[in-house]
Amino acid sequence: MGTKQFDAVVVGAGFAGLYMLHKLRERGLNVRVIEAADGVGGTWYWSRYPGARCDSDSIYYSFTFSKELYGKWRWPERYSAQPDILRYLNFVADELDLRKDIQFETRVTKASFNEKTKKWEIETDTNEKLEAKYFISGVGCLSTTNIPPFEGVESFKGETYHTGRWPHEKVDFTGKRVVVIGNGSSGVQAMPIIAEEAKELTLLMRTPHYVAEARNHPLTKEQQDEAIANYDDIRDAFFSTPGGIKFYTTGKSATEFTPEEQKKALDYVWETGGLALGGVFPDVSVNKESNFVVSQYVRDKIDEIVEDEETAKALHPDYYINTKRLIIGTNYYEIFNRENVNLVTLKDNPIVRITENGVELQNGTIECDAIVFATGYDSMTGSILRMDIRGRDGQPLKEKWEDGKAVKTYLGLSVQNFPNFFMITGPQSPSVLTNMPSAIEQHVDWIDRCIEYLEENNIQLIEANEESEIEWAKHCDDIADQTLFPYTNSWYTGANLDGTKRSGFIIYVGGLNNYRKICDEVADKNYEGFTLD
Ligand code: N01
Repeated sequence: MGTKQFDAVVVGAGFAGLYMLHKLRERGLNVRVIEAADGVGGTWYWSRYPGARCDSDSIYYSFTFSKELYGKWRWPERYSAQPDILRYLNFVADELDLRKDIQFETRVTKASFNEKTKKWEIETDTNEKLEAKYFISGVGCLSTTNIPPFEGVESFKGETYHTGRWPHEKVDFTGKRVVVIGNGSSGVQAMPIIAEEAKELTLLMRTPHYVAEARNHPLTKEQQDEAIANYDDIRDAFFSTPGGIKFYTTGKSATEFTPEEQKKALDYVWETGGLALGGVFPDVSVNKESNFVVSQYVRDKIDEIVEDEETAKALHPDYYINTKRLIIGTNYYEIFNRENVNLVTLKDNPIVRITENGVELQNGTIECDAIVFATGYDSMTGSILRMDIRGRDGQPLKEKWEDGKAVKTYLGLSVQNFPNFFMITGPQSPSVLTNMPSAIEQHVDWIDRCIEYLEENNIQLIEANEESEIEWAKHCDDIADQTLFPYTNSWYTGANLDGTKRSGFIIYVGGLNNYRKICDEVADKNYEGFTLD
């Protein structure tokens, strides 16, 4: 089989890959998207667990690059359920006629930069070889699933599931004893639904987390029309806000309010629901006093909702709210009032192994018929490193990044020694701390503008300078150090898989609006910090 030639190869057909394909094709480039699944959707193709739903308001969790496209779609609910987001991305693929340039059921196994040809050579698990001037990752931040290496997993005789790789058919838990491991966004969404069906549900909880109420509801025809009429305002949020999305906020520190006023503001965001709880006082992530007010409010809510005092206490989170992703749930704390739901804390009773019949803990075994791993992802770097990317002199990215523990990038977009390789929402960019479509559009637009510049000026290669990477890592750390994020061990700071610390802060926490300015300035100065050749 001969090598197929393209101007650009893009990996992934989620929000990122679809928009990148559209932009570059409009520019006249010959593009191929490689996608492992048999359909578009990215994370929304795989994450089909019960209750899977986005926690950004649907009207923002959309592409806004085209007013016409935006006006053609109506979201049925405030927060979209996974099937609706998948339907939306299929609609986008059809509207823009994207499918013809996407190769499904194919995984990139290796991508190497060839010094002589100045091109990327891409290999796939279908034994194909592709060659392209530009190699672009749109693999997402949370797509390589993490099942912790518990001893004996294979010996379990019941069913096992991971929330991020849920079967396409409905899983029926009726009459079953189900163990759920993990209470992040996925576990919290899945458990209320599983609890309704299962005979018994036991959550094995390592760390209690803060969960705000979603308050999802159907969108009326008037609300849908209003969103479309407000397109300019929604688009503006992509550019002007730290998270690429607008929320209610008091605009002032909690310290400027009396306790009664604080409570009134908190009650308002609790009742209206969603991520606004994390920004009701804009300094929640930087000021310990403000943070305490919001954290304590959630602990008090848990005490109000959960009837058993001991269980309520066990559910109290004790880290600074916002320093791990704020979880948005529906009737999550309420499940602990059900007869068929048990909470087991792992802090003093860790998992020893998985056996034929269940999960063995230090203090005894919990027998079950099914285990749901809601244990998250090899986040931020896992999916990029899995592709075996090799830069100049065959240097593996895995080696340069020390297996994800010492990430080095410029702007989270580009890596020294890996010319013409771009990452959409890569590590050290704002990514998961924003509304993802906002971050994706900003990165894709930047990459597209960069490629336009290279093509128009007959430039073969663009490559980040080593000093730019050092300065960018320092900048990411300096900003994070001004916040409460570094106080908490999370997948933002630590390598979530084995608990060892990463060497720096993995996400740019300075806000998408500020980040956008920095990226635009770099481009305005003809790609300052890069070497062009
Ligand atoms: O994964 P997580 P997730 N033993 O990493 C536990 C996005 N998302 O899939 O906290 C026992 O958050 C782990 O415990 P601990 C969103 O960005 C969005 O839920 O590390 N437990 C934790 O409880 C989100 O942040 C949406 O102590 C173990 C859980 O597993 C991100 O995806 C929906 C363990 C993992 O939580 C990831 O969310 C879903 C072990 N060895 C996801 N290892 C929406 O838009 C891990 N855990 C709503």
